[in-house]
Amino acid sequence: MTAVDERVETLAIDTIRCLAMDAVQKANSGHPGTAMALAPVAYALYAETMRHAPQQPDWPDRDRFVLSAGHACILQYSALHLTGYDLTMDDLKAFRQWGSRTPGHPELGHTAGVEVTTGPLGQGVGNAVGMAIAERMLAARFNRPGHEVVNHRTFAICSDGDMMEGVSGEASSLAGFLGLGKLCLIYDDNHITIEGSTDLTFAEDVAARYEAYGWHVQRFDDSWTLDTIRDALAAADAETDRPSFICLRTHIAYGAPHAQDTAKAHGAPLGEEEIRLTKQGYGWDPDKTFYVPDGVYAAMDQRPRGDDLHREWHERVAAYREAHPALAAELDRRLSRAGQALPDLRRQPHHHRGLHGARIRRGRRPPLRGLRLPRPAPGGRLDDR
Ligand SMILES: Cc1ncc(C[n+]2csc(CCOP(=O)(O)OP(=O)(O)O)c2C)c(N)n1
Ligand SMILES: [Mg+2]
Repeated sequence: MTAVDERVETLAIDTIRCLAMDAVQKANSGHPGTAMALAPVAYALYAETMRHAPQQPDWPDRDRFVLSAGHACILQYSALHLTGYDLTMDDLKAFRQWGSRTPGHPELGHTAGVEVTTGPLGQGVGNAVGMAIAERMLAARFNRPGHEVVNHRTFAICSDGDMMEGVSGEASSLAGFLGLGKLCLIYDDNHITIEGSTDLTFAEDVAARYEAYGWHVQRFDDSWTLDTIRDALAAADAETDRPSFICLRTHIAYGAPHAQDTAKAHGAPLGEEEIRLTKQGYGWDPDKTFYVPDGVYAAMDQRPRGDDLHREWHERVAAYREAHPALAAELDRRLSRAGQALPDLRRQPHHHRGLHGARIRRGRRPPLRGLRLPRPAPGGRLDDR
């Protein structure tokens, strides 16, 4: 990786923040504050840490990213755009518009680089755990000494609302029990939810809970920098026996003079005047909107690196195919079925009579028993296109 100058890194992070403010303002709806606060995390993940390939978004062995706090999707869209995915500036300008590729929450199959549809809080954590389990299962089933064809990590960002939902706790408990060392969850500990301060309803020590689940936990107060995040992600990578939980104290709407640390920055545009003041605070020209300063695209473009990673993986698979042809054929078979929608259960032939048959005749959905389902290859979308 070529070293990026610190000035350009700061510009890149502020670009993500300004795109979030501008897109939400133009749409006149959306969630700017969380994206602004997490811009350094998105930069560290998308431009440095994750092994992904913008030009092959469905490459099976890519690292996975799940934005469990799906309301902050402008963060992901900006990162996808800046790192070279098929998502243009016009797509960002069409944020939350009917039929656009930038809907109000991430949607699988709608936007290149989005791995899973998120929005119901907590569920994305469950998806991330599922993806990490899938990776573990595929690696155990298919990797052979000297032939590592499955080896990727799963990253997820979650918010207070995610941590309040039971499903995230249940999934995280399982992840800790299984010791999913390639899973990394970053918690946006901003003390703010849709209604106001978390003090109103949620005062538990979330990081301690993750310690109790058996995770590797790192906590940071609000003095963290980009280097802190880099080090934390490196420590998470080095910890191979336990999933990692990075608890980051953040400030929603970071840098906005009147909106920072307020619940109103959660789900409403900041307003033209506040955006101007915030841009001035970043040292930006307040008259520029949807602006990407010189050097930022070049610093964040992951296409060359992604192409290399993708090619190396294909070389590894070619060697594997030679050494283990039967296993390779089975891996192909599984990957070719992945990502396909399950059939419409109501259209499946049923093999039941009597009580169940009576229910079917009344037009109710038949029971699952007896259905012929395709054998799933777990792990999100693994199809190689
Ligand atoms: C299961 C579920 N319940 C309720 C909501 C509605 N909702 C959207 S965001 C949010 C809470 C926002 O707080 P937080 O998760 O801390 O996000 P932040 O404001 O810090 O970005 C809620 C309750 C939801 N998306 N999913
Ligand atoms: Mg919050």
